[in-house]
Amino acid sequence: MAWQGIVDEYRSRLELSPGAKAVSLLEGRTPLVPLPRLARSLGEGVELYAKFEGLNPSGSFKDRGMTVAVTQAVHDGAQAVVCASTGNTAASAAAYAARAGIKCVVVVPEGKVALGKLAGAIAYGAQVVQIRGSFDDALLMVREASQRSALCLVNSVNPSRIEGQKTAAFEVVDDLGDAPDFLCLPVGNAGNTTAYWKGFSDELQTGRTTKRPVVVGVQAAGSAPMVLGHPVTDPQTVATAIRIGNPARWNEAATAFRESGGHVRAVSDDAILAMARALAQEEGVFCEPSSATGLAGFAKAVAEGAIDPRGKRVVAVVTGHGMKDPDNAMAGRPAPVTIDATTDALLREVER
Ligand code: AN7
Repeated sequence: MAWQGIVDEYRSRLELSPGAKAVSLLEGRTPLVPLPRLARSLGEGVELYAKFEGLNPSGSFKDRGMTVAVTQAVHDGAQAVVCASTGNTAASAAAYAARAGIKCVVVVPEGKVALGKLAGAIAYGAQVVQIRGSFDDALLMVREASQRSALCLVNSVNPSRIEGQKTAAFEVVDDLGDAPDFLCLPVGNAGNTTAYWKGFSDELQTGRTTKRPVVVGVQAAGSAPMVLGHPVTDPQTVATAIRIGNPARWNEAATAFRESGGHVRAVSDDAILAMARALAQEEGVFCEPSSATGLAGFAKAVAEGAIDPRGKRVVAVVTGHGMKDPDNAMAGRPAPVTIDATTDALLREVER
């Protein structure tokens, strides 16, 4: 049977009101792409995979959670949803609200959202509100707004988001036949870490796996509250998706790192950009900077001797597509040349 999307494929394993009619764009079932070249650079016998979540309908993993959140919201009678966002949540909420035929309001930090995400939110018809402030300010605003109005909050503080996002762990287990030894992923608001841990914990409980992975969470050095152990009031990083100073799911993610025997670490913007480039140029996987952060941090941990991945299976969650952030993809790269429209000119250029 054709793929039904997250809600109908996994309904029996999700907390969702019985009978809620799925609002879906047939998200999920993303590929677990082997990364053989990068695996070799990590050590002998490493099996490395990217869970390429950029291939979801709006271009990020947020769609897994949003299909469940909007399905539940519509079932509960909501006529409008609201979220704060660094960009991907906004685009995803806008897409699913459009699908449901309800209103969507997104609140974003002015000037700090990648072009393709803003374009998505606008294209899907959301009301886009920019603030003179950070994501963390926006989240406080929409939490309060949802209490003072009929707007339904669809940030990952909404439990339906975690339910949907945990299904990525189910798919990893489907593909590998067990949980991997290591999972590395970027950490912003820490919802996705919470969701993967829930998913792998569910799998262990149902007996589909023999273990849970060691979870390595990675933040950008200029935006690393969980590494520092306190909120950051003015987070800064090229990885704008994870430019978050006070993660809403801090405690749950901290539990995941602790219980799994993993940890949370920081990595520089330069290392993030270098890994994004390596993924694109050595493996053909084009992701936004935030999405390369998990693997960048994991590689750093290996280089420092903090992790020995030899002979192990490693899954890196690649959270969003590179086409969302064309400015960062092209920054610091030579501009394409322009030549006369002749074959001679072309061959001269190729040999240059
Ligand atoms: C590509 O869109 O928070 O730790 O408002 O877009 O679950 O927050 C995005 C987060 C990683 C971090 N990678 O995930 C938003 C937002 C990408 C992201 C994260 C985000 P969480």
